[in-house]
Amino acid sequence: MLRCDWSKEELLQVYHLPIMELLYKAATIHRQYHDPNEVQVSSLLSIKTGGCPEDCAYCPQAARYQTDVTVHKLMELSEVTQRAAVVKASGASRMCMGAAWREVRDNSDFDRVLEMVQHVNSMGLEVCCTLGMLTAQQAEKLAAAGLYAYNHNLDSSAEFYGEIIHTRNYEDRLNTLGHVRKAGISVCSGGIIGMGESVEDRIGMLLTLSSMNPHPESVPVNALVPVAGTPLEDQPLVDIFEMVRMIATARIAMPASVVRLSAGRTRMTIEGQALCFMAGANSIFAGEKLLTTPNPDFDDDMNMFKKLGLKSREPFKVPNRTTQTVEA
Ligand code: SAM
Ligand code: DTB
Ligand code: SF4
Repeated sequence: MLRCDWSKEELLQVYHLPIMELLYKAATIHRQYHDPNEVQVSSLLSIKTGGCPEDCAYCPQAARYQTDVTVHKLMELSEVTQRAAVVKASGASRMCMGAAWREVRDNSDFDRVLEMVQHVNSMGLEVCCTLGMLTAQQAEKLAAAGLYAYNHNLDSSAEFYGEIIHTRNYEDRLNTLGHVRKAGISVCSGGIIGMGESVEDRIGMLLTLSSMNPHPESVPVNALVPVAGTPLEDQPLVDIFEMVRMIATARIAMPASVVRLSAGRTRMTIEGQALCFMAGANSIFAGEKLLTTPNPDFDDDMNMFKKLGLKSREPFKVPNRTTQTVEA
């Protein structure tokens, strides 16, 4: 049963269950709603890199931190469609295009993004964008262009948010998510663990996400990738069992959503990732790069799938209001 009324105590109790109990519970719920051997594969492309005016403490693309990210203006349409063809051939179902913007502006760059969305959608891929804050009108334009999903993370609890980002607030995030939902675009929203937040903060984020009606269709769980030059550069490695607990709790709180084992996989073993899949993760980002940081090699991931008997999900398995299924 899908619930939007979880209490903090209930989710904390779930999070702290003995691991065997937690895995069993999450895996049981997982198979009631999903094929446990199927994993949705997304590919990330940074269409506009670095130079961002925001101050997100984890992010290598914030202009104010000295990182080794090279700033790049918005990509050309032809470059994006070339990349999309490679993504399509790889068997991924979704291409997610990210821009280091605080918010979308109504200018020629946005017009070009709309063209990118149209083209990539017509190639038979689910298109996702993550472009920062949106107005209701911008969300509608993206929907009309054929956008399948929009990623906009809450990152942590409302309380902890103020410690990692000062240039916008939680309410801004929730407003954009509301515009995305209203435009009929699939909602992708999750967060990061390993930033120094407490377990209560992690649960606070899951509470906010699971109180949305409907729940976000996808929930990315990122392990912080500490990048030199950012304020969080010295954060210790996230323990794999923390990741397992977070994924399992997300799975139990939002049974029908796709839970994405997102950033941080380069430092996880196959065994660790298998536990995450057991706990209810059913999506990954594949391809050797996330936005600016490394990700496992595509071939290594496909070998992992083979070893674990996992198969990739086809595009548009779940149709949404804005996109038409295109025959491959
Ligand atoms: N600028 C847009 C925004 O902030 O919504 C879109 C791009 S932003 C890079 C997308 C997401 O990437 C962030 O919300 C954050 O959750 C995640 N992210 C960024 N840097 C990360 C890092 N070092 N480790 C893990 N996740 C990270
Ligand atoms: C999400 O939750 N994780 C992805 C995607 N949504 C946009 C981004 C991870 C970025 C990791 C740091 C980097 O590569 O710049
Ligand atoms: Fe900018 Fe997004 Fe990075 Fe924050 S997370 S600094 S908004 S690119």
